[in-house]
Amino acid sequence: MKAKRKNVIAIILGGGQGSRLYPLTESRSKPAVPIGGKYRLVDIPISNCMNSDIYRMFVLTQFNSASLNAHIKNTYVFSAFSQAFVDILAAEQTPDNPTWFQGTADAVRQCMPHFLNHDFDYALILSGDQLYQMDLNEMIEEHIRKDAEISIATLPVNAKDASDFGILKTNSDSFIESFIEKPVQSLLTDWSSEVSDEMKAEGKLYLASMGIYIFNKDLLVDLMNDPETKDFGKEIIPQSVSTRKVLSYQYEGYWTDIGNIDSFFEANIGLTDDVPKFNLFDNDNKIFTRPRLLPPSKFQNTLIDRSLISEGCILNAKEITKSVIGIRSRIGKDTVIQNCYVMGNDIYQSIEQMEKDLSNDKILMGIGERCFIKNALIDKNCRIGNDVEIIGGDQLENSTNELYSVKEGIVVIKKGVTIPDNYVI
Ligand code: ADQ
Ligand code: ADP
Repeated sequence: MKAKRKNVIAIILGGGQGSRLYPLTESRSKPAVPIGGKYRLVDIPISNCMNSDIYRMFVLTQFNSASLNAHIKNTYVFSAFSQAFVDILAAEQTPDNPTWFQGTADAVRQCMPHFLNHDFDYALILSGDQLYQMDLNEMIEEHIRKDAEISIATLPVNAKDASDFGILKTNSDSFIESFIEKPVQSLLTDWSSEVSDEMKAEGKLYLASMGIYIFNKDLLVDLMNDPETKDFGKEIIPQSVSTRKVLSYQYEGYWTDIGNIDSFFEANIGLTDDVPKFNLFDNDNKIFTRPRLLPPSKFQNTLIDRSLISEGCILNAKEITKSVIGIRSRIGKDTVIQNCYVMGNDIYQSIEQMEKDLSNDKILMGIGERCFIKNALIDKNCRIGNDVEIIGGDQLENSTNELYSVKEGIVVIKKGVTIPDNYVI
């Protein structure tokens, strides 16, 4: 085993108000949003750190939900003899209060006293809403080898995507000479870079910031002294490229932003691909999560095609195609599920509870019988009745009500709601 890296702390930006992931963030903070049937968003950056021998991590979040706390506390338990930890640092006030994090740099600034309680030479700043597997150690090695003051992980993107990112240009030694945050399309012509032939063939001519940064400690302390700078992408990085040695660490593997419902849904359904771009089946790069000791999943008369089925499910459905089924899911007979992410349940109902619910005409936890559900994301602990039809797609306009939201054609059933028998969306 490699020696543990002692001079780096990781700061995971757990999310602003999480409005782009609404309604999944209605009752939980963004890092706690369940992904891939059994994980939570925060497991991705934490696993990347642990697979890179970085074991001191802070998760910065706007509010501290019970589920985030429980998840971190029950999952990342390290030996009392190690220095490893995952600490959650939450903004302590409300959106109306000025101490609510005003941006990514402001979040880091407000938490600086906590970081300075620890010994470190480099701060690795990561986003909490990205799906990728990257050896962060290599990036740190490169940062040290090139004697950089700041390093930014970068990735070639095409013109269509370039406006969503910070775009940069480097000199021949990979140091960044100019940076523009989210340029409008008309400005792009001046911003193309020399990229590999493979990237060129895909039209990926623009070098984008992945929002993954390494800062030398003294510089970070210095930069954080200016309370006027609130954001890394909008202020700190563009201001630093002309005055500091800012290195571009180019990466060409799979990386995707999962900060909105559309991309979050795509990333989850993408896990069911023949060879998924994000590999959960990797001996060396494990994705860590809470070990729950659930029973194996049980099926009856179910045709399952291209799907991920998590532990502890009771599935009597007729068909499950291209879907991710989360822990403790229960799906009734003759139900068809296509292109869905069903997050599952926090608990099982006992036989007595089910009998009681049925005698009170209450719908049981899980998905009922003879339903047809397509292009939907079903949050945890929902009670979906019998003969329900939910068909997401372009025919639906963006909207939101008490039971569900529609975003870019994807129907998102809110956590814990009851959808009555025969309901049609
Ligand atoms: P964005 O992702 O648009 O661009 P931002 O919204 O600032 O930038 O989010 C960066 C990360 O910080 C996300 O994980 C987000 O959830 C989190 N975050 C945002 N506000 C926060 C707050 N107040 N407190 C805690 N966490 C917060 C950035 C860069 C671009 C780069 C893209 C790559 O600015 O230059 O191209 O990331 O995705
Ligand atoms: P999430 O953010 O995923 O919706 P929650 O905070 O609501 O998470 O719940 C996660 C934890 O709470 C789980 O550990 C689960 O066991 C527990 N939990 C949730 N609902 C119940 C319940 N009705 N009874 C017992 N435990 C529950």
